[in-house]
Amino acid sequence: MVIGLLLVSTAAGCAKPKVIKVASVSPLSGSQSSMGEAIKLGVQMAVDENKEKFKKLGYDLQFVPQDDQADPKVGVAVAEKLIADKDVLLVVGHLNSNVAIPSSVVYAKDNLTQVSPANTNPAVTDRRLPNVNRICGRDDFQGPWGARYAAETLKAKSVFIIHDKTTYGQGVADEFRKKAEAIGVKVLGFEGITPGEVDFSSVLNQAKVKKPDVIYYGGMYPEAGQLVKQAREKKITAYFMGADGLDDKGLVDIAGKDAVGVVYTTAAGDVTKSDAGKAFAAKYKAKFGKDIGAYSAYGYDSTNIGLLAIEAAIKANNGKKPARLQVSTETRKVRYQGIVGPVSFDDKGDNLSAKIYIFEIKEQKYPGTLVAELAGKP
Ligand code: ABU
Repeated sequence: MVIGLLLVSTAAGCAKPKVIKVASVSPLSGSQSSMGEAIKLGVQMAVDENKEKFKKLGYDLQFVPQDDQADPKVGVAVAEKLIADKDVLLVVGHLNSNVAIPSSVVYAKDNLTQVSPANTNPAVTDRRLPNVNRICGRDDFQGPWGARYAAETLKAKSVFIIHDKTTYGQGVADEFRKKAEAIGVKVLGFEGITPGEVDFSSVLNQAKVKKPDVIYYGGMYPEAGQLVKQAREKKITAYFMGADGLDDKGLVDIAGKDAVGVVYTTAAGDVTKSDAGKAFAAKYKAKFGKDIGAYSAYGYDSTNIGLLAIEAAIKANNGKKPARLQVSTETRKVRYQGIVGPVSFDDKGDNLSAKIYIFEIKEQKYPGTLVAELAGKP
């Protein structure tokens, strides 16, 4: 009898807590890993801060960071792995729209909630997948705001546009081009380069003969850093502009002094302007020994939003582990005051309060100086 009781109580005492996994998915290796790691660490911080709360609810909250290498094929393979693991109830990511879009189709097969901190291509949410949400702004806002800034503030009359032929890079460049043409800025070129290339002589020689007021680049910081450096080596004095793919310390690391003067639009604000953001940046530095990246707080807020949805679903289920569909339904209902500002989703999964910001790098350091904060349609 005593032995029987002991066996029962031992079994109860050892009952494993139910596991809930949160995945971050971003490039953790390769040339974009600086931006990708900043997202991962934001997610990690939010998971760590929520562990105790979930323990009280009877759950072991686990963080499972994933490396998509900024490669759509790798992203889809990671998505297949995550969807097969029923403990995964939240994906925060990806960084690259051309990785997020095919991966989100995999997550949609089982309504696995995806909250994107950084994907800006319109198609991420325009496909109206009920499991897909983003808290940052979109390229059909940042491209046109960039064109207006070029025309109205930089007084540009002409622009030469370069892009990296990706969904994001070409997409934002095209949004910039359309608005530029609409407001009377002459587009002197629209040329693609290949990510990973290091010699941009050919496209820059084309730009140089056209003498544009602005060179606009739609793409990511590794190529942008090389482009501006090589443009200055060729004595091209045009303003160098881009979008949020340039919003990383890697731009300054690569371009050095030639980063000075670069202007970029971004979907990520300078969170250190608020007390909450300052505290977040200090906590991050103390925990990871690094400064925050552009999308660190967006990773953190995306995770907190997903975890609020999971908590609401657990409570609605009387403590039982929720289905993925319940979590994605709850995610759309979340109203959240984050480090990045207020977040609530429209029926496509876009954040109703998302803004576009414009920065100029005024000295050789990252981030640049905030020169404009913009809401609504340009
Ligand atoms: N928005 C910057 C990251 C690039 C992308 O959306 O593909």
